[in-house]
Amino acid sequence: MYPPPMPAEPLRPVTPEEVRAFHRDGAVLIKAVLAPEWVDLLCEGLDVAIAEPDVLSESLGTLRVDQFPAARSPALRRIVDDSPVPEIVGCALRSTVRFYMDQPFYKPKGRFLPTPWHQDTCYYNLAGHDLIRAWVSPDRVPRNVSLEVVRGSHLWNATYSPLAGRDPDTDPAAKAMLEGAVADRPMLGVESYEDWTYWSGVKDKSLPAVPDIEGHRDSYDILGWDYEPGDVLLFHGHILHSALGGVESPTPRRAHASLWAGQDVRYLHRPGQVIPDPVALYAHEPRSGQPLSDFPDVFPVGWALPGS
Ligand SMILES: O=C(O)CCC(=O)C(=O)O
Ligand SMILES: [Fe+2]
Repeated sequence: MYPPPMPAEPLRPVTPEEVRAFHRDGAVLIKAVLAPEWVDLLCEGLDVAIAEPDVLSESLGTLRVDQFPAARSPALRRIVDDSPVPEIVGCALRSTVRFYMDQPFYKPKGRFLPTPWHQDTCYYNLAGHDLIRAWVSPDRVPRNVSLEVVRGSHLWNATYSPLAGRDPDTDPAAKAMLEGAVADRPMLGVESYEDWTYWSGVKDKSLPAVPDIEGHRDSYDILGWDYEPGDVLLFHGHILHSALGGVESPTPRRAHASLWAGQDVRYLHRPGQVIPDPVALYAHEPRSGQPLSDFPDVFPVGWALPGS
């Protein structure tokens, strides 16, 4: 029988203490909630996504990031649509959640370079506080190579400049794009991701630079975890995060991160637009300020808060 039946429920409920930790710290590791069948499916989906880079695939040091893999992989689509992940994120956020987008993060075996400290906020055309990321891996990912966060930085009310993107100071076309987009131009006339090279992100230097956290680790309250397959690492959409490197790893590190939006999240066209919108959104010609619920076909409800 295909698809085989899979356990739709988490192996255990998210606890009130875990919910509190998420809201207080901005991140929490939910231990042992995904059944082995989901870990196997994640492995299958990630291996296909990793074997076939998409047109947006980018390598930052040893870290390869692609965009929207669930749009191409039925296995990853099932993780997003049918696995316990949406329920886990919705319970932690205490909100109905809509699926926004997903990404694979891949470091090949060998010497892992660090993932630099960054905040995801500036990369998405989104505004709002109810944003949560679920990071899952079919691999054991020990503390020294898994994600780290600055505890509480999801509440700093700051949006930092992207690390990626073209530099408007040295690239006149990028500068023109940035200036043209400042007037809240909702779209860039792009029909498909094939046009990515034409309009790929521009660094918005009006935003503050990410602080030098690595250079002053003792000054920050840094949280990290030993991750095991079956765990779900949740972190807030605005938190500062990174991963340590410098480790010789005999195995690759394969991860899938999905981004989920709760009630207060709205579309916000950012001048630099580092990551494109989901392609189906273009047909709607979204305007800044529209709630994501205006686009239910693009951002489906993944889990509804009971009674909402
Ligand atoms: O897996 C990593 O090293 C980075 C992941 C990340 O930045 C994210 O999920 O937003
Ligand atoms: Fe990130």
